[in-house]
Amino acid sequence: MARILKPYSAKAGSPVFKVSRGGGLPVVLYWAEKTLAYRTLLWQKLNHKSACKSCAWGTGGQKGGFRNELNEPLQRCAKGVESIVGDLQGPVAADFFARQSLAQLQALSSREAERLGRLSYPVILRAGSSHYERIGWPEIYAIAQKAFARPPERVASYSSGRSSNEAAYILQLMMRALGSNNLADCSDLCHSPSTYGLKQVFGSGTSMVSLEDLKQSDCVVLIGSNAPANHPRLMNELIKLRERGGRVIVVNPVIEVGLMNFASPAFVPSLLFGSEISSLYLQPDPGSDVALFVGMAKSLIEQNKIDRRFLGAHTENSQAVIEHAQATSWQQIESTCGIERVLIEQAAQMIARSERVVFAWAMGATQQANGVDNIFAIANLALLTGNAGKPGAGTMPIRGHSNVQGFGSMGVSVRLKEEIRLALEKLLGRPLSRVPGHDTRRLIEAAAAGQIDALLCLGGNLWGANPDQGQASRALGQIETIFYISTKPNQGHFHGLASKQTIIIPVFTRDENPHRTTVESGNNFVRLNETGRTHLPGADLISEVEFLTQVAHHLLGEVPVDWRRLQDTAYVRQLIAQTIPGFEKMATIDQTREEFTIAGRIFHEPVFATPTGRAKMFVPPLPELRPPQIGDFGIEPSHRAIPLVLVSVRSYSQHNTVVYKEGDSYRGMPHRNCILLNPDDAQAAGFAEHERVTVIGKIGCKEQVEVIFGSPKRGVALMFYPEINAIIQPPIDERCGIPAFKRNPILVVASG
Ligand SMILES: Nc1nc2c(c(=O)[nH]1)N[C@H]1C(S)=C(S)[C@@H](COP(=O)(O)OP(=O)(O)OC[C@H]3O[C@@H](n4cnc5c(=O)[nH]c(N)nc54)[C@H](O)[C@@H]3O)O[C@H]1N2
Ligand SMILES: Nc1nc2c(c(=O)[nH]1)N[C@H]1C(S)=C(S)[C@@H](COP(=O)(O)OP(=O)(O)OC[C@H]3O[C@@H](n4cnc5c(=O)[nH]c(N)nc54)[C@H](O)[C@@H]3O)O[C@H]1N2
Ligand code: SF4
Ligand SMILES: [Mo]
Repeated sequence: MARILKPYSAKAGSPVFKVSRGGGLPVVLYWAEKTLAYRTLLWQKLNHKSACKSCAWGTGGQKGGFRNELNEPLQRCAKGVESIVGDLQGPVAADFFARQSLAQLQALSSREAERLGRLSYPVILRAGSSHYERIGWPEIYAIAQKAFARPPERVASYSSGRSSNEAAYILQLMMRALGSNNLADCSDLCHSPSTYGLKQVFGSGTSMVSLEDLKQSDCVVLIGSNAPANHPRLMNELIKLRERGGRVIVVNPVIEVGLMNFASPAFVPSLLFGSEISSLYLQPDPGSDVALFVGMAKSLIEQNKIDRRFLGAHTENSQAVIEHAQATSWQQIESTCGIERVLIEQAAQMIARSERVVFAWAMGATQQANGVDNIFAIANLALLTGNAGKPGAGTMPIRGHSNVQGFGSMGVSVRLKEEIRLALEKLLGRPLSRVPGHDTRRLIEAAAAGQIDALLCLGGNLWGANPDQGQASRALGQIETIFYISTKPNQGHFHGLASKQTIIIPVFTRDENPHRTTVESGNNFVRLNETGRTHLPGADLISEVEFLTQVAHHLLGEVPVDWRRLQDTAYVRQLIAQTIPGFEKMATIDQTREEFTIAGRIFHEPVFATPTGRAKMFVPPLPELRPPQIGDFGIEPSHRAIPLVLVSVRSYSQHNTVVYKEGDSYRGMPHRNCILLNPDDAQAAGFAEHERVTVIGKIGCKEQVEVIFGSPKRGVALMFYPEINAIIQPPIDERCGIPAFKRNPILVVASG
C-alpha cells in the first residue's frame, strides 16, 4: 500500500496548527468538569434509554446512552454531554421577562441567550409591547385557532430536526389536513442536495451504508466534513479503518487538525499518542469539488480502472458521464479546483486499489450553489468504480441534527414522496393539496412579500439559521402570528418577531417526555426513546406531541382524524407503520422494544430503488467560479485589503446557532469575532496576526475582527456561523433550495 507522504496539496507553506491533534485531553477534561458539576443528574441522563440529542450519528437508545446500534460501548462523545448540560440548566426566572425589555433581549449574544436557562412557562409578545409576558393555555389555543384559520397557502411551518418522529408526523399530518404543503425544514439549509440528488440517482435519498458496512470498508473519501467536531464518533471508525490498513482521503479546502490527527478517548493508545486520519488531504477551492471528482473519474477512465461490467448491468447514462470526463481537459480541471493533476491521480489510484469504498460528505459538499451537482459527481465516482450496491461500500451523507432524517421520512418536506402522498390521502380520506409548498428560503421570500399570515416553528432558530438576517427580520415581521415551540431561548425569539403576536411554547426535551418517542439516525436506524422526567420543579412545560395535537384539535376538531387520540404516541406509531414505507416494524416496536434499520435503504445488491432498478447517472457541469475582486466591493485600491472566499462553519463548541463556548481552541480562535486566514494571504495584504480588520460581505460588514493564522487554502477565509449570516447573501441551488453558505465573496480590509 502506497503511503502518501505529502498530506497536503497547497503549493506554499506548511499547515499552521495551534494544537497538534483533534480530540484528546481537552475532551476528557470537559467530561470530568461536567461530571463533577452535574454529578448524578448528568449520569442519569447519559444512561437514559434515549438517542443522543446532538448529532445524527445516533448513539444511545434502548441499549443505553453509551452504545451504538452494534452494541459497542464507549460511544458517547463530549458533544452529547454538551447538549445534555445545556438542557440541564435551571429555569428562566419567573419574573425574567417582566424585567427584561425586548431591547435588552435583542442585545444578547447567542451564548448569552442560551445561558438564560430553560424556558419553563409560555410567553407572548403582543404588538406594541416592549416585554414578553406570561400567557395561559386557553388563550394560546384561542390565538392558534384564529391565526391558522386562513387560506392554506398563507399558513406555514418550519422545523428543526431535534423533535421526535411522532411530533414530526403529527406536524405534517396537521399541515396537510389544513391543505398546506408549506413544510419548511432545516434540512432545506443542510442536506437537501443529498436527498434530492441521491433520490434521482438511486431512488432513495438517504445513506446506503450501515455502520456495519463502514466497518467493512477499506477506503473512506471524506468530503466537506469536520467530523472531529460535528460527528466525533465517526472518528472512531476512521481510526479503526486506518488500523486495519485502509485509507482515508480527505477533501476540504481547510486543513482541520482533527482530520490529520485525532486522539479518541475511546482508545487508550489513540488518546495518548493520537491517530493519523488522512492518508491524502486534497484542498479544492470552495465550491469546486465537481471539478476534482470529474478529474478523479477522468483519471480512472484513463487508467482503465472503471468497472464497465457493473456500469453496463446496473446503471443508465454512464456513457455520457464517461464522455464528459474525457472531454474535460486536465487544464480546465486543475484551474477550476486548484489541485494538481498528480494529486488527483493519486486519489484515483487509491480508490481503484481499494475493494470497498465509502463516499461520505457533509456541508462542504452540500452548501454550494451547485450542491446537487456535487452529489451527482460523488455518486458517479461510486458507480464508475462499482462501489454501490455491495456490502462495505456506497454513498453516505453524514446527517446533521439527531432526527433530521426522521423528519424527512415522516413527510416533513416540500417534496413529498408519492407513496406517502397516496397513503396519507387514504388515511385522511381526501386528496392532498397539489399547490407546491415553500421550502425555508422560499418561506422567507413569501413572508417578505406579505404572503404568510401564521407560522409554527417546531424547534430551531429560523431567524439565525438563514442568511441575510436583516431580510429574515423584515420577512418574519410581515407575518401576523408566530409560534416558537422551543426548549431554550435563542436569538430568533428576540429578532424574528411577528407583527401581531409572537408566542414561545416551552417543551420537554427528548429525555423528559411523558410518552415514548422514536428517532432515526443518519445510518437509517430507528431508536426508541423511553419516557423521562424533567429536573425543573413546577415548570409549566408541555410535550411537543400534546401541543401539536391540541392545536390540531382546536383547528380541525375530530376531522378527518381524532387529533387528541394522537397524544397516544403508540397509536401514532401505528399510523406511521401504515403510511410510511420501510417503517413497518413501528407497528410492533412498543411490544418488542426492537430498534431497527429502515427497510429498503441499505443497498447490498446493485438493485436500486429506481423504477428500472438501475442507478441513473447525471453529467455534472464544472462550475464557473470567479474569484472575488477588490473592485466588486467599491473600495479604493489604496487600502490594505484582500478579496477572499469565505467559508462559514461551526466552531468546536456550538450546536448550530447555539453557542456553548466563545472560543475554538483547536483552530486557535479565542472568540467568535475572528477570521482564520492563510498566513501567506495575510502577509500579501500586510496583516499581522491578531490585527483587527473589517470584513465586508455582500450585504454588510463586521468590524474589529481579529486575524488568526491557520490552515485554510490560499484565497480562503473561515468564520463562524450564525454571526456571519448578518453579512452574507449566498446564491441558491434552485433545484433543492440550498444556500451556498460555503462560498461567499468577502473583502478583508485593514481597520480604519
Ligand atoms: N458539535 C456539533 N455537532 C453538530 C453540529 C454542531 O453545530 N455542533 N451541527 C449538526 C448539523 S445540523 C450539521 S448539518 C452537521 C454539520 O457538520 P459539518 O458539515 O462537518 O459542519 P461545518 O462546520 O459546516 O463544516 C463543513 C466542513 O466543510 C469544509 N468545506 C467548506 N467548503 C468546502 C468545499 O467547497 N468543499 C469541501 N470539500 N469542503 C468544504 C469546511 O472547511 C468544514 O471543514 O453537524 C451536526 N453536528
Ligand atoms: N452561514 C451558515 N448558516 C447555516 C449553516 C452554515 O453552515 N452556515 N448551516 C445550516 C444548517 S446545516 C442547519 S441544520 C441550520 C440549523 O438551523 P436550526 O435547526 O433552525 O437551528 P438550531 O440552532 O439547531 O436550533 C436551536 C434551537 O432549537 C431549540 N431546541 C433544541 N432542542 C429542542 C427540542 O428537543 N425540541 C424543540 N421544540 N426545540 C428544541 C432550542 O430552542 C434551540 O435554541 O442552520 C443553517 N444555517
Ligand atoms: S457522535 Fe453524535 S450521536 Fe454520537 S455521542 Fe457524539 S454527538 Fe451524540
Ligand atoms: Mo444541518
